[in-house]
Amino acid sequence: MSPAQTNNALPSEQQEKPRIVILISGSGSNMVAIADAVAKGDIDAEVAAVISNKPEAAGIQKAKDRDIETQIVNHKDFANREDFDMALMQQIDEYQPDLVVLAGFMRILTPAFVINYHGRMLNIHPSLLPKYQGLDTHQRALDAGDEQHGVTVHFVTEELDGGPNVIQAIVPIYDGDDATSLQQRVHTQEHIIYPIAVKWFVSGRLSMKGNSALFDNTELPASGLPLTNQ
Ligand code: NHR
Ligand code: GAR
Repeated sequence: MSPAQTNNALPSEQQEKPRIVILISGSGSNMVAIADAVAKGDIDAEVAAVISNKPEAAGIQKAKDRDIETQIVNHKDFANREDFDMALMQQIDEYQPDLVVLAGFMRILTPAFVINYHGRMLNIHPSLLPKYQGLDTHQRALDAGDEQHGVTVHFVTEELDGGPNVIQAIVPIYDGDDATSLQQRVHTQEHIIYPIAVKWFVSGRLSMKGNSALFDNTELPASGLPLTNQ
């Protein structure tokens, strides 16, 4: 009998679920969307921990309310990015995650950190990447007079917001929109596409190869899978 078979659990119960660690800096609404999809059984995985670089992040309480372990690694406690990233990495690795999810995590990560999670770290970015990498994306789309905006889930690589796209949701920009109204429209889509991408990853259908995302072993288009929505 193998060590895994020494208890009375059914074979299906002996399998450890894929473990997810979610990094946040703010309100954590994307974290909640993923945690709730896990709780409902839509995603067959375990949220092992939610970690924030900001002690005051509202998402920390939302995780506690859902009985998810939380940790704070405050970037202000460290002299430089490298030291912060090392401490964050150690904290994450205590949970032995299969997937690391950046959900409104607002610190740029060093190459040493990114390499450690190569092919198993996702980010959600509020623009139709490769457009508008970096910050302040909603205002930049408005200022450019764009007719469409949106949000992208992508694998994280050393290039900021430059890793391969997985899935994109497109929203219209209306006359009279401001950054707040546009952000709200985008946010609604974020909470739809991020759980989908996480589900694909933990079920083994999504992977990264070179600078491409593969879905069922087929290269996804450079934009990621498009989801056109209101
Ligand atoms: N790190 C790497 N290496 N690659 C990516 O693709 C990353 C990343 C770290 C974070 C999220 C990202 C986004 O989706 C992300 C993707 C923060 C900044 C930033 O400038 C930029 C991009 C993203 C997140 N942060 C400031 C900094 O100095 C701090 C801003 C703040 O604290 O409010 O790190 O947009
Ligand atoms: C989301 O809109 C996400 O796309 C964005 O921050 C918000 C976090 O919201 N991410 C970035 O801007 C990364 N630079 P949440 O904390 O409620 O999930």
